[in-house]
Amino acid sequence: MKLSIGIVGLPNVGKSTLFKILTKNEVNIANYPFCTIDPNVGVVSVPDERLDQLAKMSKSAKIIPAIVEFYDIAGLVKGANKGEGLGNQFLTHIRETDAIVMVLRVFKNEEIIHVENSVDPIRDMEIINTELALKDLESVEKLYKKAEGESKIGGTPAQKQAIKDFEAVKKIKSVLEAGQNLNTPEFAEALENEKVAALNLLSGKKQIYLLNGKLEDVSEELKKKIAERLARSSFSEGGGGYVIMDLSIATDIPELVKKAYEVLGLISFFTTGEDETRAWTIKKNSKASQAAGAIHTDFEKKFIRAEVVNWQKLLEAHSASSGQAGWSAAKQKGWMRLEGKDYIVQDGDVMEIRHG
Ligand SMILES: Nc1nc2c(ncn2[C@@H]2O[C@H](COP(=O)(O)OP(=O)(O)OP(=O)(O)O)[C@@H](O)[C@H]2O)c(=O)[nH]1
Ligand SMILES: [Mg+2]
Repeated sequence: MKLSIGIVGLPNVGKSTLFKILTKNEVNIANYPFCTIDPNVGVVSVPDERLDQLAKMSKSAKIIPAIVEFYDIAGLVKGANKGEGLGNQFLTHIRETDAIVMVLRVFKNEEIIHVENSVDPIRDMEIINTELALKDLESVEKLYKKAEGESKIGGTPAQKQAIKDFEAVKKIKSVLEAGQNLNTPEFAEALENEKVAALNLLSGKKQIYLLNGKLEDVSEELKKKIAERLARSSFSEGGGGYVIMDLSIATDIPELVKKAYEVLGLISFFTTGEDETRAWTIKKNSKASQAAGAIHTDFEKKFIRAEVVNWQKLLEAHSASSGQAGWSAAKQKGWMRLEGKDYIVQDGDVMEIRHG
């Protein structure tokens, strides 16, 4: 499972700086708006302390971390949907992503130009969310006409479905026109409609707010606004949905990646051996057979059982035993469990899958 995230925000707020920290690749950064004119895609490995420890235990030849793909695109400005700035054509580059990181500038620095001439993250957040919704409205309007037409073709077996599709499109359109947040439980069903889902609407995606600056630059009001925006959304359990990072000095990305996993409801499990220690990304509440399917599609169908032990328990068993391999030490201690296909995999499980 490959996770992908699009970075959005006004020009000059630090998107490419973030991208550079993430990928440690040289990308085009300069102190002027619109310096990014091509989409930059970076593949980032997910930092995970657990992987290194397991690899050390197993004396693995390779470590294979989970990966996240980040897309850096040009900044959006107010009126982008009407062709202002570089327009919003770059938004199509992040249509396929799983989530959006919205970079908001909270840092104060007179030398760095702000396209709106003042530092006001609440205003900026509104501008970007509005532009995302307006971009979506463009695609929804096209579909609306088509779906309306199809729903009126009477007497065909397909009409029933066509009417349902039209209802879903209509609902989404009215929400976007009202400037409301699409990513809330009440619109989940309409968003899942096949025709609507195919549009990959931007404002239906999960959001993580990256507040670029220092802790003391972040006002309570901003936190409140973000909380309000995310409160009704289906991922509010993720807690907050924002991270504060001073991109001018940041070196560390685990917090952001952790937040992305949280917001997207993802967890990691591991496989470990002499060849490799590897992290696998799956949805929370996945069954053991589905986890096996993440490794190889065949394993899901041919799943027999899984040997499972928590990563910490495995290491503990290993260090308690003198030189014995962790896996057999964990077996001896009775910490390793045999689980069937319906077992719900937990974050940090180390698994060995038996399959036919
Ligand atoms: N002081 C300070 N400057 C920053 C920070 N983050 C970014 N900058 C500076 O702001 C300028 C713009 O940063 P970029 O990362 O290129 O901005 P961008 O959002 O990618 O801009 P566009 O590509 O034009 O949309 C650069 O000169 C950065 O060095 C920060 O946290 N503090
Ligand atoms: Mg940029």
